[in-house]
Amino acid sequence: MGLEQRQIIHVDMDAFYAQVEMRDNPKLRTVPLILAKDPLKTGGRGVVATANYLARRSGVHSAMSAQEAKKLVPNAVFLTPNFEKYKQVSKAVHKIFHEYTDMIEPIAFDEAYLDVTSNKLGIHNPVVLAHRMQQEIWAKLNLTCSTGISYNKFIAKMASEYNKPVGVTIIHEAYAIDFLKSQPISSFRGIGKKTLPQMQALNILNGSDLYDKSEEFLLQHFGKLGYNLYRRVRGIDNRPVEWQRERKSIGKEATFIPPLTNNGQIKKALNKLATELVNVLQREQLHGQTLVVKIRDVEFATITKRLTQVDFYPNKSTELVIVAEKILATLALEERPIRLLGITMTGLAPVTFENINLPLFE
Ligand code: DCP
Ligand code: MG
Repeated sequence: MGLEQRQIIHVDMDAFYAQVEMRDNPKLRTVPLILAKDPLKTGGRGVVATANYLARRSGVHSAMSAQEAKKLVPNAVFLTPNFEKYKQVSKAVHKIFHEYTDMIEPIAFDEAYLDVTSNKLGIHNPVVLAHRMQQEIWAKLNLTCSTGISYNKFIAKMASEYNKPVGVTIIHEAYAIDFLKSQPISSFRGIGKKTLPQMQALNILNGSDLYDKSEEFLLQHFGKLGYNLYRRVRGIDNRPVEWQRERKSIGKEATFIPPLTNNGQIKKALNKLATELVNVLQREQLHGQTLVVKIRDVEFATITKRLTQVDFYPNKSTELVIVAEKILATLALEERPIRLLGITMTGLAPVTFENINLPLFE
């Protein structure tokens, strides 16, 4: 690295939704708390958004079915997430971030990258900065977070997870590769439910195993992900903190009179909406990581659901229709005719050379 080595802090709130609810209701602090609709009231549907540490100790985790969680912890308190509240908290946290730097890339409500290479306080030691930020968030909002500090985003993110809760972890460049090698493969961002078993089947259990694989091998087995991981495990990640990324979204919706009554009609409608959406995205030279589907039935029951992926969605209507159908399939819809359909792309970024999907692997 050159003289101007970047200093990036990744901030991640601890057990976010659960912590906010425990903050606001002391009774919840001493019980296992699960953020999900009570499976008794949904007939067993629903997934866990998060859980407090007490519930996690029994094996409860994000994305598991609420029913399964209830089996693990029968006496847990179930609470329906209050997104509006978390959004407000997120705003307050960001207000604090802005005292340090404006170079902030939000990843989710509770997670952001900050480029503090040159910051508003003129503090050169990023550990001092991160610690100060954590203390301020605690003092003003009564919430804890963990921070990871490094010269690139990938390692900063891994570092924030390394010592949770209330951790500050700095990984200097000289130790980066040792650190990466020592980490379990599941902690590499981009390796999820689908890829983890594939990695394990190839005996890649940690960073060290990953490091030992050739670029060709990783490309062959994992395509673009493999291409990236080959570099990440070598401490290479030049992606900038995209702080100027516009957070707006682009969406298309339509009302149907008479309402839609079968899958064929729905598919046709989605096709039209996706084509319109792609036209605008292409005109604006944008692509997005989150697709939102909105559906309203004749009783005016409205559901929106989003699906975020690590890579940008291709600006191709056929692809987006497949994703939209996938989202629809996960919704527990009443069997009523559909009055309105909408699809929206958010998490937008300009289409640039760096973030375009490599055509080689499509
Ligand atoms: N979330 C969700 N569904 C998931 C994962 C997360 O709804 N599958 C929500 C609930 C979390 C919040 O997003 O509180 C932040 O996600 P994190 O992965 O950062 O998890 P937590 O903040 O809850 O826990 P941790 O302390 O591990 O960061
Ligand atoms: Mg978190």
